[in-house]
Amino acid sequence: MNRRRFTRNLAAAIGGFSIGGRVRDVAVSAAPSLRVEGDRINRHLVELSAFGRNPYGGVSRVAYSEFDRQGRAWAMGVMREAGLTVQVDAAGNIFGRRAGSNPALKPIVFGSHIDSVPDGGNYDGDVGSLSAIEVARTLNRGNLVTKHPLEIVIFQNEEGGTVGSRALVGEVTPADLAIKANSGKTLGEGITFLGGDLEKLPTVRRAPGDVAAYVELHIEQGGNLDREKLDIGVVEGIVGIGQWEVTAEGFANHAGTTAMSDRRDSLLATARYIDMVNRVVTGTPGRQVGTVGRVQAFPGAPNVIPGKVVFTLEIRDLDAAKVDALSARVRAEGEAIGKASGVTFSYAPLHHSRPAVCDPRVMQTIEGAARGLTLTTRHLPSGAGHDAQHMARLGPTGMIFVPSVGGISHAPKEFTKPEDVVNGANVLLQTILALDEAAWT
Ligand code: HGY
Ligand code: MN
Ligand code: MN
Repeated sequence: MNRRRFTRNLAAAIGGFSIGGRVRDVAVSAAPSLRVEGDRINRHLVELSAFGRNPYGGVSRVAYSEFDRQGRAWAMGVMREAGLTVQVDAAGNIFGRRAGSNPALKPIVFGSHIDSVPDGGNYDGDVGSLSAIEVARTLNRGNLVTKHPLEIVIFQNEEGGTVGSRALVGEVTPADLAIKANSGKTLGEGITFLGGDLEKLPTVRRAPGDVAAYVELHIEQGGNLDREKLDIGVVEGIVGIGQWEVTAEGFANHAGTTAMSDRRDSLLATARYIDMVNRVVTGTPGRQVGTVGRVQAFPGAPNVIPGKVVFTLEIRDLDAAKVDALSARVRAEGEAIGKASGVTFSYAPLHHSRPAVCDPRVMQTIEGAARGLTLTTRHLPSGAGHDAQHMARLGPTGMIFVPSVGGISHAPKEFTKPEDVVNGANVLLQTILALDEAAWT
């Protein structure tokens, strides 16, 4: 579907109307000339990067690590300095609250995450989290009290499967709590480590309508904005993700004495499997992606035929049915590869999230805020997963993207120019102010 039609259909779905693909009657900010102090956000980005800094210029601040805990403690300090009332919820998410003038209204929630992938960069999640805090500070400076209460959130363990936001929609199961995160701790151990409370986990659940709006500022993590020299991306929707841990079982044996024809080499079968994933995913038109991102061979010795391999399979698309269909094809072809190689493949689910569409009213509010700042925009989908995709089930949700230089992310070379960070934070500020005025929030 082209972009115009996508927007028009969404507008029709919510009963709005559109002219030339644009929803009309968007609320405007009560303080359109208010601006964040951009230098502070960029300084804070540098300060946060000290927690888990790696030798390549990025960070390894994986969820539930000591660096994660230290970074969170630092961020909570910054939130308190911004006058926010800070609390860690039972799921380990950090919330900084700022009261509104109308207690009958539901909160406008905005923020992101500060955990990273192993050997990640300094911008993924951090830009949205630190800008959200700066927005609160800017409102203080402008002596502005919004009508809605504001909640600035730093979700826990976004990179390990958007765990904190999934808890808010009641989708962290007891089985999930036993899954091992990158830090080596299970999700259950990690939540306790961060100050959450497993017994009270169900109490963090919110119902649809409990959130007036959710907005997340984030780096694009792809190259569209950078390539097209545009300032701001207005996100249309966020991909769904299917993720499994796959175990290939063959037979470990002597690498010198076992003839090639007698082997049940699980690593060789896995190599064929990886190639097959690429073929299946690219074999049909569309923007779907498939990845084998981690492979561990056992026992892992040069002179032993690998008897067992544990690897991950991930498939993403904006259409959940496509993720299901592709994973079914991969499994079927995997079985054939296994049969031919004397190896079995078995699957344990790791992380699954549904795709989400952004709310056209929030999208239009973001677009209006960017235009008010004379910034250029385009609409685009998100190929990365975000906490926003769960929040979209609790209230109207939108995402603001700023350019990633070279489209690089989940790597130490991830970089967003300081001026783009500031642009994004100002769009966030003006979006929050406009949402506060909107008749529908
Ligand atoms: O994996 C993702 O897409 C996200 O950045 N956590
Ligand atoms: Mn992120
Ligand atoms: Mn990420």
